[in-house]
Amino acid sequence: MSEIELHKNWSFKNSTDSVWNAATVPGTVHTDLLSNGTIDDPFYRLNEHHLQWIDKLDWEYKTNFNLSKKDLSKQHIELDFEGLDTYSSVYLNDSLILQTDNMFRNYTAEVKELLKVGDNKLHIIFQSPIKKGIEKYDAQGYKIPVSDNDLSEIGKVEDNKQVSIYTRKAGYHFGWDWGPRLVTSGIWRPIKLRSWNHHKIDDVFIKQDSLGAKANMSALIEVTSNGTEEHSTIDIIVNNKPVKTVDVQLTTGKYTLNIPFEIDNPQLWWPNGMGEQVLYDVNVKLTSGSYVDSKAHKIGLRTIELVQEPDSIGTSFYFKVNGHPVFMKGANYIPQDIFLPRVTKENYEHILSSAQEANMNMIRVWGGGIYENDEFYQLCDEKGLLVWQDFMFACAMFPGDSSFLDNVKQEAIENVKRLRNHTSIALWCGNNEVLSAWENWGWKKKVTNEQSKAIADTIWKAYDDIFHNILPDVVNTYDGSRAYWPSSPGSAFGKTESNDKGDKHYWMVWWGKEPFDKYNTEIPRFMSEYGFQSFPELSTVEKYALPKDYNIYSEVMKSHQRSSIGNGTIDEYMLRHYKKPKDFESFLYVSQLLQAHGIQVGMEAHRRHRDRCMGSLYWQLNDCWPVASWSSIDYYGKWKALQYTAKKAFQNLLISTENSKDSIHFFVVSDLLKNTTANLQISLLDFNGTILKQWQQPIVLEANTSKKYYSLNKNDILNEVDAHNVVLHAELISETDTKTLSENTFYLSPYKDLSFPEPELTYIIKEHYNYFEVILNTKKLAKNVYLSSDSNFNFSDNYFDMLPNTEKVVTIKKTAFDNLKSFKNRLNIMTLIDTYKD
Ligand code: BMA
Repeated sequence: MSEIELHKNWSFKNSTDSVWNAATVPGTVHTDLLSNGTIDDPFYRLNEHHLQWIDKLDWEYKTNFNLSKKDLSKQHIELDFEGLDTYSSVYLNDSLILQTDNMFRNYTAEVKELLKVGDNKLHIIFQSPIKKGIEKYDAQGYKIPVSDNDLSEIGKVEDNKQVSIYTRKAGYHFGWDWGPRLVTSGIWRPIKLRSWNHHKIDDVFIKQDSLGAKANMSALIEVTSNGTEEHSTIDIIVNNKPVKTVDVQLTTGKYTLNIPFEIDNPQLWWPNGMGEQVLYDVNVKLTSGSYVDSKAHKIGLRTIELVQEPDSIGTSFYFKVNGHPVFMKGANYIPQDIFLPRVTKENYEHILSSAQEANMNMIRVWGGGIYENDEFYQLCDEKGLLVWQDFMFACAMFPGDSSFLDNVKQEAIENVKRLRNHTSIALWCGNNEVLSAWENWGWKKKVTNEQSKAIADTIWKAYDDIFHNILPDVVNTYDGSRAYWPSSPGSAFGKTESNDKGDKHYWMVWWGKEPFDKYNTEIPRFMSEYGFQSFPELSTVEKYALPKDYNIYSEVMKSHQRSSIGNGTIDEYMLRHYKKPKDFESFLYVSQLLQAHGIQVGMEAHRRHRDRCMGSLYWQLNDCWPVASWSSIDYYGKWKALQYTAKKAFQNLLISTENSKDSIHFFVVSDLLKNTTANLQISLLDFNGTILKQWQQPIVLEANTSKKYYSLNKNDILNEVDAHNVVLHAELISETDTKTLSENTFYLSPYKDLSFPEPELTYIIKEHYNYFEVILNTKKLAKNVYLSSDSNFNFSDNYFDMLPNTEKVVTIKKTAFDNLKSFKNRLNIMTLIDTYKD
């Protein structure tokens, strides 16, 4: 088999134009217009609003490619389109070979007959997804509810028609409450020309049938063959060693072979933080005479179950991996750019390494984006990040006509088959918040009242068909090893949002303006979403706004804040916890502290209550453009305060407190699989460093448990002490080598009421071969030490508290042009108290 990628010589134009311009494939119309200088950066200031004409036009792409006689000598030649966005007609040498209507699908066409020696022409016409959407919308005859995330008003669509649901295309392209509205078209994934003789392996599924002293496996191999006289052989090769050879007689046609094999002495794959991520190279080779085709996958051996069993609370909802219940620590992931082909290998590596470093073990691929690239899942396999995989449906009801349903079914089959070999996939979930919207946000009632009961039934029937029939059938047939969960949040029975069973999205903090403290009592069985917004740091804001825009209520800043209640809500919560920051930059920084503080309350509460709740996935890990949002990492990869806080709150050993009326209770959460002994030491110190009181207790930390190990009476703590001037510092100290295993600090008054001293913070910088070291020393308490430089790299720690008379070493990678002097000049260090002063 040979394969060439057709990524060269592309040009594009809109259908009414006659001039062709250079295009990049894979790419999008918007990014091509940008690189040709036709439009300005869509993310800059208000540009997005002036670019809404692009999605109303049809666009054409064409290329020429040369083939030799030898190229054409193969028996079969096919074109493989890995991703076309979205309504396209594909012409090869002026013959129509394909029409597409789903960006999530992979399309192939057998093209040998149409190809010729010499020059060949490929021409793709993309119809406007908005025009197509309006046609379908108008033909529908009734109104299907869609959330306000479809920003048809910004899109300047006629009569504000929300047309997103008619097109199988990433929902967030039409806008979201953290994203721009930029509805792309284009060749977003590679096009390949593939040729072969005799036979071709179309797909290999490496299935783990059972795991014990041996791993019993099957290779399900889909083959297309021309039929051969002689015998063919299939070899299964594991880590370069043949483990099975089978003779087969290939006949003409497409079929599946099932070859069982074994792996001796299996080494298990573990989620991040629990052990190694051992991956076996499994290569399947099909040989007929001198003709060979092969496909390889990297496979981890592990068991995974979603345990839903009746218990004293209701019904459990947790994952068991290799027989152990695992608390899922993680975040929700959205696509990393509104223009998908711009996301590089390095971007994937950075975001997923950041998740791994922050001690996460689960990522939820949310249903308003895309089924991610293979690279994404490979990295998750390697880094021990389990994936909660939504199908791509979010916050809307959907059409239910047979062509839509067939399209969805095909999309599901292709994506389940593409992703099922990835060890990281833990769960298939039907949709994001569609069930909630229908049952709890009033959509069912609204449709019944405003249209009719019959229309409501029709809309529900489409839901039932997709999420209770088509998708679970596909998961069962093509995977069969992971659970299917119809909707997040929800249970299969239409009852949602309960704390006793299923997963929950808790948004009363933020949307309901409830205090962060509510996270301590609203504890579900699995928290798959909760979140709070913050602003990105100044160096990110500088990339989309001018100094004259530096006010969160300016047009430009408001346009980069898409939550209808965003700015007001941040303002309101900020004043509950912090003093009003003196200026714009201080405001950005405090907004991050606020977010980190709030979500820390949630992360710790969920973990302390692991007897009830077995997952904490905050909303959201990353951004798709520079914006104020719930993310913990901004569009440029900068860690916000929340990302550093998550790293601490998700450590395997966590000390956390719970307040009752009279006492503070000290819990230790251990995600370790073995008991450990340690000393718990709690110190009460004032901001100048005087230790006022100290308590100690040797404890045995129970494996995979959260337990209260110590309680202090509030009167005892505060007797003769000023609560505005003290901090409790709790440490777990190893019995063997007196190393600190974990630590945490607790303040006894709201931050805004604390009387911070001038910290008397000093630092020196040391230059190393490829990084700088900043050695900080403080005499008095330094709250939320924030280091900034205009580097693209992140500091090893940031936004941290330094106790009085302590030293802290922070590192940052060097860029190619850095030297000590330039770094010194760019480094800026501030603490919370600097946001108070004029
Ligand atoms: C959630 C998500 C998104 C949204 C977020 C913030 O529930 O599923 O739809 O962006 O809330 O509002």
